[in-house]
Order: sequence, then structure tokens, then C-alpha cells
Amino acid sequence: MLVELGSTGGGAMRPSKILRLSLDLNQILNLNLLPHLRMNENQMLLPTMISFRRTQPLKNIFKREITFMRFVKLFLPTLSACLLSACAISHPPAAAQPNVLVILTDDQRWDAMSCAGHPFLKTPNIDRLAAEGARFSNMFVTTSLCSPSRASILSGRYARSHGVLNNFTEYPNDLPSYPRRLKEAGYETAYIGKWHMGEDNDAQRPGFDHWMSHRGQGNYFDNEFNIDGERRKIPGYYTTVVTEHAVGWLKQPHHKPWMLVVGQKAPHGGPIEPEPRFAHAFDNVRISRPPNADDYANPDKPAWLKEGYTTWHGGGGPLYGLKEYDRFVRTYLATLLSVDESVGRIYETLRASGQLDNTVVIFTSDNGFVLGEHGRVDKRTMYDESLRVPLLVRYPRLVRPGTIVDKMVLTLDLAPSILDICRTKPLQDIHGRSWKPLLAGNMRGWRTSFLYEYNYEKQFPYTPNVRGVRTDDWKLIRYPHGDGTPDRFKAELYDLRHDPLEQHNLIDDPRFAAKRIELAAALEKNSREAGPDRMPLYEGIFNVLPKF
Ligand SMILES: [Ca+2]
Repeated sequence: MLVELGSTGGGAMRPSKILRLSLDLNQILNLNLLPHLRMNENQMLLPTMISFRRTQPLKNIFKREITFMRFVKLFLPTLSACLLSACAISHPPAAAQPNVLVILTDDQRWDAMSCAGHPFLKTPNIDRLAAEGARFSNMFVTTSLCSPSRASILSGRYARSHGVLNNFTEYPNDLPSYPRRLKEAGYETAYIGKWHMGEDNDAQRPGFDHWMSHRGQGNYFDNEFNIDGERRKIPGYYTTVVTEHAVGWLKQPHHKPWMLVVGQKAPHGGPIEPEPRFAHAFDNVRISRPPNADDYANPDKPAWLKEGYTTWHGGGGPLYGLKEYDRFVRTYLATLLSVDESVGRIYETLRASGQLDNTVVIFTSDNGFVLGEHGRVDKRTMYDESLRVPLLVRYPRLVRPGTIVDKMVLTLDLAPSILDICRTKPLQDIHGRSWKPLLAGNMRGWRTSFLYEYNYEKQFPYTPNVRGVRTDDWKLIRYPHGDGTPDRFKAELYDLRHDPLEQHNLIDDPRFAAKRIELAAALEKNSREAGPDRMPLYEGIFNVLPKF
């Protein structure tokens, strides 16, 4: 346990002398220091500085009338064995806090990697993170849409709380985020790749020392980037360009702990364009339509699925279409081969520069993706293909190799978890929780349900408002009108343990009436805890092209 005792001399706010002591619990108790130490929410002691004026009587601290200098004389012999240094410092050493690398893909569903059991996609570099760290097998987004989900990752809040309710809204300038917290704590921070909050704005956002991003979605080839205020088109494939820039940044000398987000564009669609050398990687693989592809037409499903089947986001619509189904799946997966190589290059850069084991490496995505299931080809819905995403964490100082965590974790949990691991000031009034205890096997008091919300978009009128709740084994989905009047479509109730593909809607089955009531209460409770809802009015499903 590292404890720093500082004297402030002539009353300056900043300590001018510091005794850095490594104390065990008995020594802490003997010196009556426990009330002055910081603890995290799991009651684990954190490195702490206690500062006071050099001539200040220490009665209140040690319950004895002594001064700092007297304290040193009295206790130094006892503590000499654990005295590390006595010198003037301004920051803890860089090794005290880990670096943070977040690799954020765009629209990667949970099973689009071989460590999650994909039948033919091979992702050895992504798998290595899981093998050497932890894979969270039940990681979910709370809004399956790029910008609102990215804002939840940054802030730890539900969309209704952070206010980024669509793909065109900026992240609020006055809203804290985990990168800002890390920067305030002395980290060097960088963002490289897709950002996407504020569609037309590529400017450097607050909280980052280094910035390389672009407007909106960006292009797979020859994309224009804004690099620290200088805009230029960089030839080449997006994944390669972003990776090379990230590798270059990682190789630079860093005198402080750092945090880097690498935002990949892949495997986002509209259109999906793989790197040419991978474009035919799956040409010889037989692509099967999912077993739940046609359930959209079942009478027990809500009518909007059938109504929306031929629209832009419907399985029979013009975006990918049934005729192009095989190509749709092959190209989606092929873009991830480039991402996997990127993960390998970044891993090797960290290893070669001696930074690998002192870096918390996190791999995740902003939302899932529906590849024809339920007659859909997009995200937004509350089906598991849409809201379940990868989450891998490699950090050997904390995570045992090959750990699998099956508790439900959320995008909301990423910010508090990172700040917890880095031992920095937590974010206030958020909805997420740190999953650091789960990595140590402490599952006590973890969530048993969570809220899902999607807000109807006029620009993409293919999915209604969605409010729902998911537990480990059950799911309730509602389609509210938005003004408190009765829902516009039949609700859905699924027994996920017996029906993981969500093909049998039990909402009208009297045998499950009690379960329906129980989940409705859980939805109400989760919604209340998330704060006032900001749902728009549902205006209808329309078979029109999107208004970009
Ligand atoms: Ca996305």
C-alpha cells in the first residue's frame, strides 16, 4: 500500500516535500491512518497522499500533538524498512497507473470473431486478447445506434441522460467522460479513427492531446482526415491508414501514462467494402440464411417487421437485398480480417516497446448487427444480434488468462471500469458500474436486468420506438407511441434459455402472464432509474430511401 505524506511548507497548496512510504495494513492501523485513506467502491485501498502544513499540529491526524517534522523523527526508525524515498515530486511515477488502449469497431456483432465460436471467420489476433485476458460473453449495448452508443461508452450514461439521441448530435461539451478524467489525472490522450458524434464536424474534440478523425462515417478508401487541425486525404484502406497512424503514435516516447482510442470503421455498412486482398476470402464458403430469417412474417410477431421487410433496413429491401445475401455476409466478415491484422500489429508494437503488460487493452464495438435475422439487415432493434457485442480485456496484472465472465455488462460500464482500474476520480451520477470486481470473481450484487432504448428516427423511418428489458434468461420488448398512449405494436416476450434465436413470442401465452408482469415491473424500475425519458413520437414505417 503506497501512502504519501506531504508537507506544504509556507502554506502553498502544492506539497513541497513528500515522504513516500509503502505500508502494510498493520502499520496503517498502528499509525491511525486508515480514516485518511481513499478507497474505491469495493472498499479496496487506493494510493493516497495526505498533505498538511509543515508546522501544523497533527492532533487531528494522529490524535497526538506533534508536527510533521516531529512525526518524521518519531516514526522514521519504525518505517525505515519500508521507506522508498523522501523527495520533492509533482506526479506519481508513470508505472503507477497503466496505459489504456481501447479498440472500438463499428457494428461488430458479438459472434463475429472466432473466440466467440464463429464457424469459419478466423481472428487469431483478436482471439489472443481473449486467451491472454478475459472475454465477457454477455456484453450489451443499451442503444443499438452508433452515436448514442458511443456517447454511452464515453460517459457511462443512458442516451436519455447524455442527450446524444441520434447520429447527428455532438457529445455535450460540459459532460465528463473517461478520456477527460484520464487527461485531468495526468494522462496523455489520443483519439485515432471514427468518432461520429456531430455528423459534419471533424474538429479536435476536448479531452484529447492528439486527434485524427473525420466527418461522419468516413470512407473505406482514400478517406480525408483531420489531424490536429490539418485536413488531408490519405490514400489507402481505412483500417490500414488508421493502424499505421496508431502504431506511429505508440512508438513515440511517452513521458506520462497514456490513453489511446483506435476507432475502426469496419465492419460498418452502406456499402461494406473489404480490403481488396480479402475481398474473396470467403467465396468458397457456403453461406446459409439464418434459421430465424423468416419469422418476421409470423402472426405472433409485431406487424412492423412485416411492414418494414421491403424497406431500406428490411431483409427484402434495396440496401443488401435477398439476391445479394451471400455477398452481404461475405463482405461484412471480410472487413474484419483487416481489423484482426490491425489488432496484431498494435499488439506487436506494444510488445516490442515493452508496454504490453502495463497497458489495459480493451476490444469492443459500439453496436451489433443483424445479418438477415428476423427479416432485418441493420441494428436498432432489440434482438440479440443487434445489441450483443464483443468485449475483451487484456491486462495481466489484473486478469487471469482465459477468463470468461458471463454476467451481463453494458457499454455504460466501460468508463467506470477504466477509471477504476486506473485509480482516478470516478464519474458522478452515471448508470454504469465498474466490472473490475467481476474479473476477480466477485459477482455479488451485480445487475440482473437492464434497460434497452431506441428512439425513432425520421431520417430512417424503418424501426419504431423501442423500450425493453433483458435479464439473463428473459426479454420483454415494447414499441411505445412516445406520448404515453397505448403501444403501437404487439410487445414481445422471449424465454432466451429455451429460445435463444427469439423465434417464439410468448407475450399472449397465458402460462407466462406472471413473467410478463414481472418483466414489465423490471422495465419500469430500470426506466425510472435511468431518468426522465426523451422519446420522440413514432410517425410510421415508410418505404422510402433514407434522407442523409
Ligand atoms: Ca455503429
